[in-house]
Amino acid sequence: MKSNKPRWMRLLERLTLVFAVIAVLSPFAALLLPELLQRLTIPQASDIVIANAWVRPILIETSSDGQMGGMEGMSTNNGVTGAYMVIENRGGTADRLISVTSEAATTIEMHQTQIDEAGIMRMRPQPDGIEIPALTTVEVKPGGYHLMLTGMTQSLELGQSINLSLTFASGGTFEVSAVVADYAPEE
Ligand SMILES: [Cu+2]
Repeated sequence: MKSNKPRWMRLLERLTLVFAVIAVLSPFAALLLPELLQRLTIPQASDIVIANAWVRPILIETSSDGQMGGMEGMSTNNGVTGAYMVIENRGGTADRLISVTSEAATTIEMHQTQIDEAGIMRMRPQPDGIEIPALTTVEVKPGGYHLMLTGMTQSLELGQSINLSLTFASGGTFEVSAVVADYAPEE
């Protein structure tokens, strides 16, 4: 079918159609693009999922001279206790737990228990933190990676819970409640 319209008019009609399509699609682009760009650049904090946090009980007493010390005859482990949890990285990029703090302890270090050549169990500090590879679940548990709490500011009794603040290399920070228990809580 041959059109009688001049060439410039047909061109104008086509341009109008193109702009109409762009106008219809642009709200969707505005909605989807930021989300898309975010996913492409930095790993999202939501890629990390932390579950089953627990900490071993510890008894601390303040003696008459104000010094913190272990309670006589109780299991105090020299004022040191361990915290454990399961950390899952659902993202496609490796992340790293780089720091843990709590109001319950002055210092929290990341350690790994390993058996050396002589068959002796040793705890090795992990100054670079704990790597959480992409699409992997890392168990922070007795006999493996663990969080070592020292300089306790309070006793931890069974059934209580404390807050742990975990910072990851990706920038994500998580507040986790760890229950005081002798064993890992049931999932
Ligand atoms: Cu340790």
